[in-house]
Amino acid sequence: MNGMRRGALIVIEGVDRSGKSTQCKKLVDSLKAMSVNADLVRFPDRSTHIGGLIDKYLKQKSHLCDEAIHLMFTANRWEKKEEMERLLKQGVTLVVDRYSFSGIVYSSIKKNMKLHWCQEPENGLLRPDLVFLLTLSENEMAKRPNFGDERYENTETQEKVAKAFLDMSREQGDWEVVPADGTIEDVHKVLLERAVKKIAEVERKSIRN
Ligand code: NYM
Ligand code: MG
Repeated sequence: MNGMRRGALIVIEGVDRSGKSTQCKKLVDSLKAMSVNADLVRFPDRSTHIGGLIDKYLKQKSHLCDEAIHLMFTANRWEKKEEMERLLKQGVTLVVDRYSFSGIVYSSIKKNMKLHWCQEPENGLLRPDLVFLLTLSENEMAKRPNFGDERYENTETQEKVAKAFLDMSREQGDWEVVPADGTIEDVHKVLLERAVKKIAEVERKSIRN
């Protein structure tokens, strides 16, 4: 890396409407304002060919079996891997709106979809340096019922998703569970402080697979 500092790979996960996208944008903006080179990445990336198929599936305009759509979401991450690695090596910190953990959680809560089977194709993707899991209390979840019309956007699924994310957070290092009931600014402050620390901590370390 001849003296080059690499960027950090920071992922934000959580149920739908937990404020992930808002927090990702704010984090990138604040980092940039501090002269940290940063960029936003989001999954699914609906702009690619595979992303277009995912978009159709989510909008209920197509049917795919659970295994096939799972592998599409994963492929959508694989097709971005080289570009993400290049940016990290160039010193760009990537703030990622959903990643493998969404992939594993949203699929493995389905009937007959085994957790291990869902995890396997994610192996070998870039490993995040830090994962924020935004959590909502039941009370707050009930206050945010304005789901759209996409698949998975219903209370029953979201409750299962929330529980599966929490189970997953207990088994992983490098995860920060952040209660997201508070104001946008309060949550942002926590994320920014942790992110800045992590960026300094990993800048001389190699990128992980
Ligand atoms: N989703 C997202 C999955 O089912 N698997 C994945 O791998 C990813 C990245 O897509 N309800 C689901 C979760 C969301 C939906 O994401 C669309 P978003 O962030 O709402 O656009
Ligand atoms: Mg959504």
